[in-house]
Amino acid sequence: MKSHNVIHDMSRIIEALDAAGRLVRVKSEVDPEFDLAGIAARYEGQDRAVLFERVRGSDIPVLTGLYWSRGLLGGLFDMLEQDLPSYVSDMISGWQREPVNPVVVPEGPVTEVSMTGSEVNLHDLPIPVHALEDGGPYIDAGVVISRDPETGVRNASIQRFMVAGPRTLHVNIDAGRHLGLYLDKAAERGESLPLTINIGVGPGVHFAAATPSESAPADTDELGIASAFHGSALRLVAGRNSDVEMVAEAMISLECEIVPGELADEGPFAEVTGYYAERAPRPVVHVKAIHRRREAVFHTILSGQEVFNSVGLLGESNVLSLVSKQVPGIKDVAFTHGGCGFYHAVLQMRQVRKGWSKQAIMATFAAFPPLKMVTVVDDDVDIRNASDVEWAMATRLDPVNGVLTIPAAFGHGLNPSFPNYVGAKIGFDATRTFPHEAHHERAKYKSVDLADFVIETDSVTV
Ligand SMILES: Cc1cc2nc3c(=O)[nH]c(=O)nc-3n(C[C@H](O)[C@H](O)[C@H](O)COP(=O)(O)O)c2cc1C
Ligand SMILES: [Mn+2]
Repeated sequence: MKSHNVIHDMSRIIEALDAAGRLVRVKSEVDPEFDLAGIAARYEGQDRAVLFERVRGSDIPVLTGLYWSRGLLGGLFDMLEQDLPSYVSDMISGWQREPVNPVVVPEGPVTEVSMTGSEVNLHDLPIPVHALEDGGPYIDAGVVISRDPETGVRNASIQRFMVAGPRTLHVNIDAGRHLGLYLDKAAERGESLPLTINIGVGPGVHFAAATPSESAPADTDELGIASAFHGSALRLVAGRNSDVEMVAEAMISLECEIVPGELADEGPFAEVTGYYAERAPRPVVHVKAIHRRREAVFHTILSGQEVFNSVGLLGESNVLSLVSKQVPGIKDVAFTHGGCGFYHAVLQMRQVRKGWSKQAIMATFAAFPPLKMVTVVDDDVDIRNASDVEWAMATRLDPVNGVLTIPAAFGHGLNPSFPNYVGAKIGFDATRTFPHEAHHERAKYKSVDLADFVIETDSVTV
């Protein structure tokens, strides 16, 4: 798929997927409550996304699955899936060195149709109810743009929003998020906080929003990361209700406002952890306007493997670039699927000095706070193969000296082993002793080219 030039526009992404045979089209009318996610779940992890062409109660189709396979995502960027973390990391460092800030334009595809005031009705959008116990329909793939009430610096993030009425959403803002910081600042100033929710954006904007704060601190305009992926300045449309812009090429954009202190129950929601996030009082969001393309497509994410490749991929890229600066010999990193995509990092290194595998564990925890487990292996281990990693643990880990436990550390609130964001973390040093000893040398066979031999398999001569 040659698609570098399509990633800024979801309608072109859909065309490219279709042309490459990577799009499943659901033609029957589908109920957005449960059925849509139920069908999507059957395709989860495959190299194909799913387009629901007819969704009950709305004229807008729904796309899901854009992030649930590295193969699919790699294809979209025209590269091998194992090259994605270093590619993403290069894009982010490029932005850090030489940011290309977004440009603001008066109109864009997203402002083709606008509804304001009492015309605003979230029920006109095909917002799905995903899992059986979810508290309502959820917008879970919208990119939030907001501005620091003091400095005016823009922030991009992704938050889940539960539909609570035709013009009302309830939002989940995790501890430490810049949106929460801005909300606190707005509260101190006695102001409300304007924001836009941009739905149906490409991976450039999505990755910019998912870039962790360790790489994109609060005083930087992280939307510039999207410009790096696009190879040109991201286009934003000036806000109609506030000074917060919308993504010009988004499918749908909601102009909203949060009044500090106004809370209402949000949840439960089936999360990437495989557990439901609990219902609790969280900020209320008032929707002031809905803008959309005439031919819009709603984008949703199925909690699960889709998050591995957004939060997870961005976490991997972040760890790779930060830890490489501090620890010599870092080769690669993979966040495992069993670790929900962002709780367990497997690090591959070529040891150059004794003791640095332990430094690598500490640096990795510091680079990405949601991690609960870090495993370090040598560069003769395939970090994307769980059996190979287990082999290193079974044969090289010293359980007395090679296990590092850190009690009562800050972690991820959605992880049930981190109640109130606090829990224990563990690092496994599964590298060989250094300097290396002969009995740790991996046995190898000669590397041969099968084409040099006449070989018969199942009576077929190759
Ligand atoms: C699909 C998806 C859903 C997410 N949902 C939430 C959420 O509900 N609440 C939240 O605080 N973070 C959520 N995140 C994580 C943040 O968007 C992410 O950590 C981001 O980098 C935060 O931006 P910030 O550093 O500017 O605060 C989600 C990420 C993805 C990719
Ligand atoms: Mn930020």
